[in-house]
Amino acid sequence: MPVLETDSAEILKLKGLHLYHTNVSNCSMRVRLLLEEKGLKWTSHHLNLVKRENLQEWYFRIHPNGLVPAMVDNGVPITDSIDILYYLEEKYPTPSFLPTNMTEQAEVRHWLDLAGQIHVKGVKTFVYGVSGLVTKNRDDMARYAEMEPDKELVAFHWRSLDGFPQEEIEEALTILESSFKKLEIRLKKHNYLVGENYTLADITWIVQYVLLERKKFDFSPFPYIQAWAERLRTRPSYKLAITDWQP
Ligand SMILES: N[C@@H](CCC(=O)N[C@@H](CS)C(=O)NCC(=O)O)C(=O)O
Repeated sequence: MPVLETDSAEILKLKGLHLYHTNVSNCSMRVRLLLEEKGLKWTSHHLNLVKRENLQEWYFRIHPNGLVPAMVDNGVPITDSIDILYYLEEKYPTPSFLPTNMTEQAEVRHWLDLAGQIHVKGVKTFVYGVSGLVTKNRDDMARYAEMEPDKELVAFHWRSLDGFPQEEIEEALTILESSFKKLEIRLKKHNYLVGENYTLADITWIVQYVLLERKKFDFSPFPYIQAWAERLRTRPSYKLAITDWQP
């Protein structure tokens, strides 16, 4: 779990839960959803990715890759949305969004792992490649390449400026369609992704739906996913974590 040691006095002095996030980022939305579901108090630090507010030296001391979200809990930075969900679940277990049954816990892990696996090649490539999102500019690329230790991420952002090859966009579509087929099969017979309750699995996947629907991914072949999304929209946390943050 990426819980980082830090010697930065500014980070160490932060009290309580601080979330560094972006309004429309799916990874940020899932952490906001869990914070609201648990009724935790948190301090917001909003970063506008298009204005490249994440590419500041101070932020790389909190998230070594300059990505959102990152959380600081009483001076301890935690990165990666999925790891933050598990961290919050462990540290603040009531109310819990993990089943008590081991088999169902493994199912939750499966859905969370799948979301992590498809993030760059599926979701991110679709969002940048098909909808033409750009969060870097050419003049900044040299500075960004120096700051960013993940060279695949640097190469990804070069492709977002130069245009993604067609094969990569098609691969993204295939990855997304095959993942959503798995959700559709499950949701045909159940109201939630695991067991009969709302869990971290629903929290993790609803935000993929929210982002991709906005970016015009075609969900018409997935009526059960659409019905599930409609149900989840009625939860108070959805308004607080998603609707209220929309631009
Ligand atoms: N695996 C990471 C992925 C984080 C990520 O890619 N965040 C995006 C927003 S959803 C971001 O910060 N993009 C800016 C960039 O790539 O520079 C997580 O789940 O937190």
